[in-house]
Amino acid sequence: MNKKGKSAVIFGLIVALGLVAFMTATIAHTNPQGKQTHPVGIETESCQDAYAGAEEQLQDRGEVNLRLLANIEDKCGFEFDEDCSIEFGEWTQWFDRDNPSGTGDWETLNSLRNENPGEICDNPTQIECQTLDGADYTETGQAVNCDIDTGLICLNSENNGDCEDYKIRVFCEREPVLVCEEEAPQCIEVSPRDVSFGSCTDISFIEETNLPQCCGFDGPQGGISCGADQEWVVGVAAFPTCYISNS
Ligand SMILES: [Ca+2]
Ligand SMILES: [Ca+2]
Repeated sequence: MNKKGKSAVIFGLIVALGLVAFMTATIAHTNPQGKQTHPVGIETESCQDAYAGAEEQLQDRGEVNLRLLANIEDKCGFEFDEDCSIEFGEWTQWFDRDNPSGTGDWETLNSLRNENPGEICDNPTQIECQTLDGADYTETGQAVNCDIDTGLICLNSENNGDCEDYKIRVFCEREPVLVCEEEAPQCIEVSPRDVSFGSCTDISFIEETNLPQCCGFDGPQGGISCGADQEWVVGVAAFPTCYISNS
């Protein structure tokens, strides 16, 4: 090989090495720890993913970016609320229709659907199979079929004639809904006399004295009018608390 040829080979090698280094750097940049990241912004595909992304952002940065908030409204049809959680389905009850006395334990979805009309959706997305005392089927050491299409089958012939008694449940997805737990109103009781003395303006005083006026979500209760300029505030720990301003 002449000098020119050698140079060409060396040049080719340098270019190849450079490419490899560049690609490695690019991959590392996209996914530094091999961690799965939630897509942020308008690229997010489902309501569920968008909501999970927002919860992650809130935890990491203390706020959620506007594009993601808009995306949640668009995909979910409701707004993000850090005090609520998103539910996109539910587990059925546990089913145990069979005992392993015959050929084995047959907890098939077909039989369960026939015997419990309307209780098991057509396309469940997850299944759990356990023994009656709550051990996962994988912990029993038995040869058990547990899958989302069939349900569970344990054949005695495959398990020394001695299948355990199993139960199963499946997860059925539905349209995502926002579930917010409403705190029960904390009742703070104040007498008319205390109201006229202005105790309603001082929440800590009301809490300490526990006087006979009850403030609920619907307004003051117990026959006391708080007056025209009453105000409702959501107090500490999201308990609705009634007080009168400027009284
Ligand atoms: Ca049984
Ligand atoms: Ca069973």
